[in-house]
Amino acid sequence: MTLRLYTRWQNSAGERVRIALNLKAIGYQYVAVDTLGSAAYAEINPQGLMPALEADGAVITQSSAILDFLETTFPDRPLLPDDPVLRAQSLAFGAIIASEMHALTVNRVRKQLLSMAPDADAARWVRHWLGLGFASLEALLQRRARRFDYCYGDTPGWADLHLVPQVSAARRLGVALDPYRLVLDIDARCSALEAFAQARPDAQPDFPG
Ligand SMILES: N[C@@H](CCC(=O)N[C@@H](CS)C(=O)NCC(=O)O)C(=O)O
Repeated sequence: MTLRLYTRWQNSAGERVRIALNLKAIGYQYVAVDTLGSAAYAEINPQGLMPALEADGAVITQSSAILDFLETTFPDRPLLPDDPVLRAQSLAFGAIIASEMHALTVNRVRKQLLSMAPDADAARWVRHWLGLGFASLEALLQRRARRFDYCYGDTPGWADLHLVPQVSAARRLGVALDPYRLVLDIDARCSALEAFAQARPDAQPDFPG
């Protein structure tokens, strides 16, 4: 299968997909969206958001749908545990990040907030939503039936590949992460792995540095 991932170096939803592709050892072509121009990219993804995955010509948008497609199409090296409870807990952990933390703090939301309320404290907005989110993630990790090396298993998977890009984004946005010890431990363990290191913004071909 020919896979083409439309992304850019700094694209935390795209980084989730890059990590998944690396964990599953699936080869893909990296397409830097900035080289296409917005009109050309809108032909691929009418939402204009990154990432999008083209699989043998079919386009899939939204990182959660892309991850589900990869998990179904390439079942080797699974991202989700077999155990139905751990599987559901992994999905819930990812949903907190994708649907609540990232969705409320992403650049276009901050810009819209400031365009509608120029005096708004966007940094406080970000701290509020990310703080609530990380506190929930830390509590969920504390309540696990067993202390795994990673979020929900002894190998990294669905929950971890959501966590690591969100931790980097929080650091970039100046959110204090010291209270979230389990989050930080798992982030450090994942970040030492090649699959995560190769997905980082500064390892991408269009990284400007
Ligand atoms: N829910 C989407 C979020 C995608 C998203 O917001 N991507 C951001 C970067 S992380 C983006 O494309 N921003 C470009 C823009 O807003 O123009 C997903 O999970 O794929």
